[in-house]
Amino acid sequence: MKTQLKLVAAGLASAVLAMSHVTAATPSETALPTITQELLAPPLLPPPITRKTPAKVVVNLTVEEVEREIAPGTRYTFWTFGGTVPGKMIRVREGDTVELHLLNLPDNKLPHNIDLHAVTGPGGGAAQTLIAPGNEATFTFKALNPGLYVYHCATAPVGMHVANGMYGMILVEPKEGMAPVDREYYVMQGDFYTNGAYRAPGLQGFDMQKAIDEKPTYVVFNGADGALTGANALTAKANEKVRMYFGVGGPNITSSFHVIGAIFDRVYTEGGNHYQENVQTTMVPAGGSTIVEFTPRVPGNLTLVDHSLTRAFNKGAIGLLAVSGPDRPEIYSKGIKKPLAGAVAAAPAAAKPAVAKPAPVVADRAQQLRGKAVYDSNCSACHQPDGKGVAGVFPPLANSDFFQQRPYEMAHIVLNGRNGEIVVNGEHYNGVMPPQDLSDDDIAAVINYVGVELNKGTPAVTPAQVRDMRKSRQP
Ligand code: HEC
Ligand SMILES: [Cu+2]
Repeated sequence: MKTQLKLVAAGLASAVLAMSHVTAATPSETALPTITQELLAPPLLPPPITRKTPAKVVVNLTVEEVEREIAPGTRYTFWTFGGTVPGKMIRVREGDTVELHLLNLPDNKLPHNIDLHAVTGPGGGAAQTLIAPGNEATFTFKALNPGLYVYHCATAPVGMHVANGMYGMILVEPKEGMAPVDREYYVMQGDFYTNGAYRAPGLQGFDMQKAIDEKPTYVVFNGADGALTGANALTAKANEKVRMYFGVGGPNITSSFHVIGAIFDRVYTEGGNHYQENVQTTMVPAGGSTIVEFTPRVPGNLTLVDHSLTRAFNKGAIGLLAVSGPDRPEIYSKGIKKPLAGAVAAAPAAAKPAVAKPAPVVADRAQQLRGKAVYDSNCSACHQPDGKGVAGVFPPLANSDFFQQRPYEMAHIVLNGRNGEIVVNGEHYNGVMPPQDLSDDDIAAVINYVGVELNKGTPAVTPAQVRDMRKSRQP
């Protein structure tokens, strides 16, 4: 701890030293036109650069320590560049001089700094910008190399500052500019380590041991489970050229970045100059980036994932790109399903006697939101985002007569799984639903969400009742 404080003190001293050099600009630099960088919240980013000559770009980046949701109903204290995770994207042109102002707000609790991978020079600006709360550091560098670069806080313990959300990207456009596209998006993956389990409710603290063991509780896009799903989904029209600036803040977990339902026409591997064509999945290291380009041709949801799939389906690394446009059956047909010749649907098993139905329960708005989030990430893959299921494979949860007849018992199914013959809305199913590894709160929330939103019913189960069901199933 003492050494750490000494390091901070030394860093502060060097920051003060560095600041005194700021005014020493060369004559040619003074002649440069000055532009103030526009900073937008991700997934947006500053527009393409149309300038053909260098400029001095002034970037005012504010470090903000903010408490907000990491998952529906779960809060976390993020440390951010510009109030967002990832930090606001910086966009300059090769040969520009960047005058970076880092402001550490007086209400913050810790010293912070910035190391930009686009900088040529030791530490990438870390020493020059190390400041305590209530200070501003200024530091100038020339963007010599084009590319897409990660920036991050480099204050000890560095892994912890990055794990709390302190990363973003700076795009240095090549002198000749970039080919125009129809849509650009800015997405970064990061791993988070909380004391509680995935989606445990309430305010969660940082778990250093989990971080050291590289066992993240969350792996998410843009700083939260659900940051790019539901109402926050990215959008595009069919036949639009989409370019995504994708990076991994880490601190630890690399990404097997994939978009389900799309093929990357071009991947600028590792954020560099050269591109590979026709790629399905691209590997992005922690502290690294990629630029992917693709053109959706048919309507529907494309799903962004880390193809290390339990991160996607059990830790949050899922995003959606909602594509609108006319159907194109010659590219993507609806398909036909029919039973094999000779296969006969077996008779439905008799419904088990109902569990004693308890008194009516109430579900508040927060529980419904939580239920929707649980549904989107745990149920929609099989029962479909709209709850209509897949005929003959996954039964519907929306307007399901089976569900409506005994909503309370459905919590048993989620808790324990189900298999064997089942008839829903007159259709036969004979599949396996695995038990869902969810908390009592999540199970109650998702059942009530399905009951209220997808079946126009009333809330049927409380977390305490789920807890009792769980107890009674254990010997
Ligand atoms: C891996 C795929 C899968 C996932 C994920 C899944 N289910 Fe199921 N679910 C099934 C299958 C298959 C059945 C039918 C089982 C059978 O044939 O007995 C089923 C049946 C059901 C039923 C009873 C039938 C009906 O349509 O009303 C309910 C209720 C249900 N699931 C709820 C959920 C909820 C809530 C979640 C999310 C927490 C979920 N399921 C996640 C596959 C899945
Ligand atoms: Cu920091």
